[in-house]
Amino acid sequence: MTITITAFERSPDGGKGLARDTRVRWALEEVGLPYEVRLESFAALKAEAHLARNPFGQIPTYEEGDLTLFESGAIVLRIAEQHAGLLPPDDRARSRAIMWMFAALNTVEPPILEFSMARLFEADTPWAEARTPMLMERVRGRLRPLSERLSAMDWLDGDFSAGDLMMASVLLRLKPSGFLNEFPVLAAYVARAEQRPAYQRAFAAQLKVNAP
Ligand code: GTB
Repeated sequence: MTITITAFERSPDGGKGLARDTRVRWALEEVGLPYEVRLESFAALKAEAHLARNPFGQIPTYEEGDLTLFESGAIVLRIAEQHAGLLPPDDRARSRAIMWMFAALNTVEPPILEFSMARLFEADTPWAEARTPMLMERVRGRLRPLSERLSAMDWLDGDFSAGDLMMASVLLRLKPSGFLNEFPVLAAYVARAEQRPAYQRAFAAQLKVNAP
């Protein structure tokens, strides 16, 4: 069955792979599934056809036959549950991998998002100087325990899983700021993830669109 995802016609990051279609492409590559991409302009995201796929008018979306999904977490989980390679066979280990996906999206991504949004859109505001240290400390509050967890292992819980895919995707957002270098264990974790052939294929595919 053909799988179609949506991505930006032109990502604002110019091909750094930070838009959330990259994590979906990565999951598809990890399990070896071919996919097609429907490229959307910002205007098209708010038009009826796309709103039928995602009422919030965002990418990525995922279509597989008559199933349409939005939310990168739900999409990666669908791919991981339907195909071998991203979730361990053991029932408890599987639940832990899913727990790490949620931790990435609900606990680690929000302060990172707030920090990167402030960096992008608030740098010239009168409050930027006062607010930035607080935002950085909130990010550190998540990175410290994560770094401790990963200090003695390559991946979060045994073999690479959808939990690592999501956590590394979230941490990658910090790369342009250099923030990750404060945490060498996490910088090494992200580098390990980036070296995976599936990530490299996903990254190259989005780059081809955004920096042809
Ligand atoms: N919770 C949703 C998910 O996980 O799928 C969030 C989806 C989302 O934020 N989509 C963004 C979008 O469609 C693109 S990824 N935005 C358009 C809109 O809302 O109108 C966020 C993103 C965009 C650009 C960069 N960048 O250039 O660095 C990084 C991340």
